[in-house]
Amino acid sequence: MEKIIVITGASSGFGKATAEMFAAAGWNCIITARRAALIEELAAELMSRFPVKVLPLAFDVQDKQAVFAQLSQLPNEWKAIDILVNNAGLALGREPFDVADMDDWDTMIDTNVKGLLYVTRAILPYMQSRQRGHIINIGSTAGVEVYKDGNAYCASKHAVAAISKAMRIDLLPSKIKVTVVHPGAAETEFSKVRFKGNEQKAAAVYDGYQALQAKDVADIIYYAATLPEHVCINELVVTCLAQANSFYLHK
Ligand code: NDP
Ligand code: 8X3
Repeated sequence: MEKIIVITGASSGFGKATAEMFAAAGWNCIITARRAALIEELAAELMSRFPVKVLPLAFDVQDKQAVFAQLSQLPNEWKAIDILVNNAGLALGREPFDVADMDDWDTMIDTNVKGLLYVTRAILPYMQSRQRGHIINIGSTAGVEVYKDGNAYCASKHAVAAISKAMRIDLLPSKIKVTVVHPGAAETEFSKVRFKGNEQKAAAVYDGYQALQAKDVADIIYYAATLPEHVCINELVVTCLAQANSFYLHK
């Protein structure tokens, strides 16, 4: 039977690698991000390489109306959604609490927390009508421990951890699995975004050790998604060999 996965934040990093992995395994994919050209290119590429359908949908997860406009009236062939990967997210800045940019705080909370809530509510009715589904939220080691100058980003990822627990409880009667994956440092566009295009500062984050790569996280998402029906990984923390947690990174 054909399977369908929805992946937010698929224009780059974990989301893109996850789309590549699931498409290669024969899954039809709904891929979303703001950069329309990138997800349209990825959709065309995946459909040319694999016998799957890929639907690119460009919207900002912060925009509640856009989320529901794009996701709540999906064509019939896309409604039997098996998996939602809530991956779209970002960090902006790494400054002490008293000087951090408050607009950055708003963007992180609106994207990482409210965006995840909106997308999930838009997708849930498809899963509830079938009494099955799996929601995989991308948290972070920043959602497990709070580190210096991480303030609002850490708070947003702690919220993802809490929301995942809440969803798991409330969605038990709907037979929907909820998994939260907490990766440590991974080499994607993440640090370029966090340091607002400062390539040197971004590259320095990954100097001197072998960080996680996007495919490593995609492999874990695929593993969690393909376990037997009665088995659910609730929470999973993954770091590279050089990292113990948010505080200890051996370079
Ligand atoms: P990338 O920057 O490579 O990818 C982030 C993705 O999120 C992009 O596709 C981006 O697409 C999308 N996105 C960001 N903001 C929005 C928005 N407002 N609306 C829609 N899509 C959005 O980073 P990663 O792949 O590393 O990050 C993916 C997730 O993993 C994030 O939630 C991040 O917090 C988390 N994470 C990352 C870690 C790391 O070290 N890399 C470690 C732990 C967690 P576009 O810009 O086109 O909208
Ligand atoms: C991304 C990893 O350590 O920058 O969530 O918070 S970290």
